[in-house]
Amino acid sequence: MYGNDFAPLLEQVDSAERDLRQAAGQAVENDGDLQGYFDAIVAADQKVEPRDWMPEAYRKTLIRQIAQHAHSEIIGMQPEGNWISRAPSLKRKAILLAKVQDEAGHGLYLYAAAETLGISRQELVEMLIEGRQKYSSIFNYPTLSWADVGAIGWLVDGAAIVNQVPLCRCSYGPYARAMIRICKEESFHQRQGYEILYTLSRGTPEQKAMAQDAVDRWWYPSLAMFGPPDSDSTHSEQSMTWKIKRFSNDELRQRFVDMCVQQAGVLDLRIPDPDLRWNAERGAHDYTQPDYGELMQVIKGNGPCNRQRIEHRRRAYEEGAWVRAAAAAHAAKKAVAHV
Ligand code: BYC
Repeated sequence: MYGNDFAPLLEQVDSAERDLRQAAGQAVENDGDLQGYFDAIVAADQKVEPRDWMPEAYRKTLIRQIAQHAHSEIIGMQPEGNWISRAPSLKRKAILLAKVQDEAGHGLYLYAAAETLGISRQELVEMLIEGRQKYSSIFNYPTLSWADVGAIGWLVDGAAIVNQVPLCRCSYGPYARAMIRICKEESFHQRQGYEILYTLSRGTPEQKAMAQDAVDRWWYPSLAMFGPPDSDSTHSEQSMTWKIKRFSNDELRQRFVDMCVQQAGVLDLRIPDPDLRWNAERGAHDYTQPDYGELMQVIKGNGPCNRQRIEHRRRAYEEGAWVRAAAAAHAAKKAVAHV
């Protein structure tokens, strides 16, 4: 559609799903050596499941990454939610509403995957609102115009897909399965944003300027989503050995830039990087790196909207306490009725 063809990425998701099903039917030899069995499962591209023994550090890394990912989905509802009541038409409102609801669903799949590692959702949410666990830097930037909803879809969801498609092959079964479903839905999100920008870009000069302004503000924060450069990434090496991560932060960032260049051409919008050019020798685009000093500041809680985002989440959590209590009481009554 309109030149943002995601077919190759979705084919990778389908092929990861096929491999996942096949993995379920294959056995890895188990002679009682727990570490040896774990290593053999990872080496054979099989899946580690919740019932399997796993190194404590592997479990901790997964909880950290899956929780950060779940929190990102939930906090990510805020910048876009800001525009639901101001969407320019009923159709746009309905689409955005569905998209934001999907993010809530993604958060739920991911919290459920994290819970299989022996931590409760309540603990995870408390760690988020107490600032003990992170969420993606990208959601600490404000959404200033309707075109930002387009730029988030095109760039932020686009970056999320590039990062997440390889996670469909993650060595931990519940995370890989959640990612397959999420990636299929995420491709629709990317298309809705792309289509908003495509429409604005072909609208009035003011609309086109609004689209360009949004792309100018979201480009570098989107590049920063992939994390620090490989030389400063503390977890990449170990996570790649465990096949949680399949590609490094810089490899995925490069893949994203190369994908966006062609799409920006179709959108007739400019990527705000005067040094962006094709490098025939590398077979990839050279580009300006995002400001990693800024990324570290945002990660530490000093981005433009960090406080507002956490405060909003804390309020929603506290105000929703009675709903959780009522649901738990209802479930307990039903359980008694079924005894
Ligand atoms: N923001 O060693 P590194 C989405 C932290 S959006 C905040 O490279 P790792 C969505 C990192 O946690 C995106 N923190 O770490 C889209 C680590 O800190 P700790 C959510 C960041 O884990 C639309 C430290 O920096 N996606 O889904 O190997 C709408 C060193 O980094 C960031 C995911 O979470 C950042 N940008 O690699 C709604 C995908 N970058 O824990 C929602 C899953 C780095 O040592 N996650 N840090 O204190 C991943 O793929 C990886 O965790 C990352 C980082 C590539 C993000």
